Formats: sequence, structure tokens, C-alpha cells
Amino acid sequence: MEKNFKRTLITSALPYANGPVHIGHLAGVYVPADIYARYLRLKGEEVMFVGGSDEHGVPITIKAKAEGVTPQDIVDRYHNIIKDSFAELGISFDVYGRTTSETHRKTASEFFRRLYEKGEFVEKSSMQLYDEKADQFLADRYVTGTCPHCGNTNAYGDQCEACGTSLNATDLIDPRSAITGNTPVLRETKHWYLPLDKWEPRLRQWILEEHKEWKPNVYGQCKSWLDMGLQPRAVSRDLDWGIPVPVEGAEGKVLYVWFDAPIGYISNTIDCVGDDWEKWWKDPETRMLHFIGKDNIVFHCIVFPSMLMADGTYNLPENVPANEFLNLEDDKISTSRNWAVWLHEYLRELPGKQDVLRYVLTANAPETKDNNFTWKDFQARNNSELVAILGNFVNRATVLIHKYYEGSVPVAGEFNDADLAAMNEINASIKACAENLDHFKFREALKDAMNVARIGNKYLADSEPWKLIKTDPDRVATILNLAVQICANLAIVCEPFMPFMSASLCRQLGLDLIKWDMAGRFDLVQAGSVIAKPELLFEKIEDSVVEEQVAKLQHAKEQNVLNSWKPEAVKPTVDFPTFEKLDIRVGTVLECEKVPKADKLLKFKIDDGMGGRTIVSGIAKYYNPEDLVGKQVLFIANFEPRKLKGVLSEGMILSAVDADGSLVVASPSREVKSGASVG
Ligand code: B3M
Ligand code: ZN
Repeated sequence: MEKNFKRTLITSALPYANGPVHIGHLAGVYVPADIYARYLRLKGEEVMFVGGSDEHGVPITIKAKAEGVTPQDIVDRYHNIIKDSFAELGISFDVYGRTTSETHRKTASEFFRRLYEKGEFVEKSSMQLYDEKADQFLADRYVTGTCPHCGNTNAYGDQCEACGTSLNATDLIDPRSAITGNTPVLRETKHWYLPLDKWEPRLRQWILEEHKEWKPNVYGQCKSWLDMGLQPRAVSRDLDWGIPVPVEGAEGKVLYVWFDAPIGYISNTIDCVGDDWEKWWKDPETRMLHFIGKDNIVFHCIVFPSMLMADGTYNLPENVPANEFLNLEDDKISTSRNWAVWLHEYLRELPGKQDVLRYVLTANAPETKDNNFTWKDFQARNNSELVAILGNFVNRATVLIHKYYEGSVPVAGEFNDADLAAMNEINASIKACAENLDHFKFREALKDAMNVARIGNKYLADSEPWKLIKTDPDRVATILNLAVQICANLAIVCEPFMPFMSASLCRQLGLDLIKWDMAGRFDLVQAGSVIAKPELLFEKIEDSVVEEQVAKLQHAKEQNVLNSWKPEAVKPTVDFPTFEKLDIRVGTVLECEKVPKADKLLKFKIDDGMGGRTIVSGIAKYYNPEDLVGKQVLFIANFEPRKLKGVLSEGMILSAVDADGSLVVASPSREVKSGASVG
């Protein structure tokens, strides 16, 4: 049942201000939300697009602790980076707020108070994990341990990232404090719980019966939550970073970040429009949409709606078009492993290419399943789609008009069948595009928009104006007039996806104002008006550009291996007589060369003070043989001789194994006599 709404409130998940945003966030949440907001605005609808930073929660305090700064320092830093990078990418928020604002503190406190006074919370004391060394309670990301469902040994106190299950810290097996590494003890503490079970029947009716049109991934997750049965959820925490619980006897307690964060959507609306905010939240003629990633579904479909129902005066979301995850080069995006393409770095390293990223992320959007971003695909989509199809069509049309008419759009004569067929096809694509946008199918909608350029290209190729210019100039005028009108249509249908390209195309064509309902018309650019000199809308991306990005990722991977390196466990104890059996000596390298047909082996001639010996060692990958000549090395002198690739090796040279697996020859710290014993 389609309802009629007067206006739309679009929210997008508030990113944690404990790091910059990356392409996974963009593809999952911000690009689709922005496409939708721009589309509605083009249609002339009343829209508010709300964003903001989530500045509370344990990840922020952990980061602050690690850097030795305050949580406020952390959120100030990242809020600004995130806000600026969104703006530069053209994410058209009407407001981008933050949950440390005064408006938010007040709004969230009052929200809690209202529910508290209505008796909507259950107050309960329970045993919670406590770190005696750090002298504080542990919840959420402050605890890690083994997941009781899948056995992952690095599950967090709020969620296991391996199996996706949402957890309580006390569910973890073998819990450890993330602050001190200690095993926590249980200690009693009081908290306020929102009884989700109370709202379960209404949630079932509202989602499972009244919103069967929700995306299958969202509907399915809600159904499985509801089928498992809902439990009361604590909405407070024993922490010193957050909004104080606004009731007496709650010293040292703050609102749980997932209680205050969604209220951030309300606070940011207030910051945007002041007293007018209620119409966006309470008027039943307002349609609310939450754009989020799949890990936030339960909070936006179950927890926040329960809070809104408990209040009783708010609308519920009409749809929650959550996306799945985007992988990067076939590997899960990970902030801690630095396996990501960070937006602020992209903007710096590939300046002026906002639309390319928006395009690629939409074309690859993880709408129905996890999807993958690769730099090779990025380059291919730019070069063979944006440059070769879209840019090429617009360029051909505008160049011909400059060539034949000095830039003045010619008057169209009567349209023939080929013209009408092209127009019909374009109209069908525009209609399909709108329909897909209406249903949050942004990948398909983008294909439809690009189809307009494809049709334009084919139209020009088939009608060959360059062959007719001498013999049938009237026909050429019609063809090129229509080609310019197709360009104008592209400026409109591409605007939600590629607003920078659209603005530049509008400038070229002299279009001041575009609206969605102008799409499908072929009289948008007046005959006789002069269009600007053609400028390229997209440029080819060279191999070197993407190779540099791949190398950067490769470097991150190597750094990560180094950072996660731990020494091997120590072998069982040996006694002194056993140790003494090994005869370690210092030798001086007289000669060193590669062993033929063995890429790992080097053959050494060693001065051992006893007439010399030959030793073969597997370190060829790490040294130039000539660099070792004259060096002193440690070797095992009584190692049983053995043949390696036909060479008899009389001993073993000692090397250290570095974190990346490379071998480094061990030497005495100053020169000693060849043959000296080591012990
Ligand atoms: N900050 C979690 C996240 O960034 C959280 C979203 C809040 S939306 C109200 O995934
Ligand atoms: Zn698990």
C-alpha cells in the first residue's frame, strides 16, 4: 500500500568520529543516501538530509587512551576530517552535526527523562565485568573473549564480528580487559533497561506485516531477531565519556552510545530548522528513511523504533534501505589493519575525481550482497564507461556543433523515424531510472542513466552527420539539435549520481535550472543559443595512477604483518651439557657466490682459522653475494655435513628471522679472530 507523503526526512548513519570514513562507508550509506536526496530535490520535493558524527562510545575512548589524548581531542580531529571530506565529495547534507553538541546533550537527556518518567525503563542491578586494575566496569569494546556461538577468540563485548551475533559482555568465554589485558571479575551495578519484549508484538505487526516491501536483507534480519524473541536492553553504561544519565543516583553512568546516537538525528534536525523540527519527526505526512549499513539494522529497525514507540509521539521509519558490505581487493575492509581507501586521502591523491568514485561505488554498490572494489575495475569503469561512453558522446555532440555552427545550436527540422526511435528509447530509460530510484535500486538506476549516453552514441554513429554535412545540411541540423537535447537530458538524469559532471555540463549548455520532470523533453536547449567550448567531462586514468594505489595497499599489508608480529614461543628448556654440544664459531667470509640452479642458496668459503671450509646457506634472496665478502658470521662448526644441490656443506651459518620472514646473518659486534668460539 503506497501512502502519500508530503515530505521526506533522510537520515544516514552517524559515523564514529574515531577515524576517517572509507569507501565501504560511502558505498554502503552516504552515496546512496545522497543520490536519493538529490533525486527528490530534483523532483521538487521537500527533503531534509541529516548527517553527523557519532562522538560517544567505547571505540573513541580506547583510541584516546592509546594516543594519550582526551576523547574530545579525538572527536574534534575526526569530526572535521569527516565533515570536510563529505562536503568535498558532494554529499549534500542539509545539516551535519555532532553528538557532543549542547543541543544533542539536551535532546538526548530530555528523551531519556521522558521515558523514565513514563516508567518505560526497568531498573535492574546485575553482575557486570569489572577490571580491578583499571578500576572500572568493562562493557562493549572494552572486553574481548571467545564468542559462545562460533568460538571466535577475538569477539567483542557487544558483538562477534566473525559470526555477526550481538552479545553481552558477560556472554563471552574467557573475557579479557581491552585496557589491561587482565581477566575481569564480576561486580554488581545498576542500569536502566528498555524492555524490547514489550514492543515485540507491535514490531512484528509493523515490520513483518506492514513492511513486506523492505529489502530482503533487512526484512530477513528483522524477522530472525523477532523470531528469537527480544530481551530488555541496557541503555546506560558505567563510563566517563558520554551523556550523563539524567536521574538521581546515576553518578558515573552515561547513556549507552546506541541510545544517544539515533537521537542525534533529532538533535541535528533541531540544529537545522529550530522550532520547526517537529514536523519532520511527528507529522504523519513526513516519510522517514534511514540509510545504514547491515551491521546497524537491529538498532534502526528494533531498538530505535522501540524508543520512539515508548515515547509515543514520533513517526516510525517508513523504510530502512540497508546495504551489505563492500570489500577491497577481495579482502574485508579493516580500519585496524589499514586495509581501506580513505576518502580524505582519495580526494587529495586523485583531485577532481569525485564523480568517478561516486560512479564506481554506485555501479558496484553492495545492495543485495557483499561486493568488491578493485583499482583495476575503478580504472576500467572510468576509461571504458565514463570516458568512452558518457564523455565521448557529449564531446562528439558539442564539438560538431562548434565545427559546423560555431557553437550555436541549429534549428531542428522534422524528426524522422530514427530520431523518434532514439527519443522513445531515451524516455524508456529515464522512466526505468526513476522507477529504480524510487525503489532504492541505485545500481540499476545508474545503468539506466548511462543508457541515455549509450543511445546518444549509437544515434550519432548511425545517423553520421559528418557524412551529410555537404549534401543534406538541414538533416544535420536536426541531428545535432537532438544530440544537444540528449546531452541536456544526461545533465538531469546523471545529477543525483555525478553532480559535478552535471553542473559542468549545465554550464556548457547554458542550462540554468534543471528539474527531474524536464527529463524526456527534447527542447531544453534553445536553438540559436551558443554553447560553451567543449571541455572534457572525464579524462583517462593511466596505469601508473592505479598502480600507485595498489602499491600503497600492498605497503599497508606489509606494515600490518610487521605490526602484528609476535616472537615465537620459547622451545622446551635444555640443560648446559646439551647446549655445550653445539660448537658455535666465528668465521670470516672469503668468497661467496650463488649456487647454480638454486635460487635460494649461497655458497660460502669461510676462513675458520683451521684451514677453511665450505658452507651452503639459504639466504640468497636477502643478500648480494659480493656484499658478504669480508664479513664475519657465526656458524655451527660441528653440524653434520650434508650435500645441497651437489655441494658439500660443512656447517650452518646462523641468521635471525625478521618479521617479514627475511633472514639476517648474525655477526659478532666487533671483529674477532676467525675460529673464535661462541658460548
Ligand atoms: N556510529 C555505528 C557505525 O558507524 C554507529 C552508527 C550510529 S547511527 C545512529 O557503524
Ligand atoms: Zn561468533
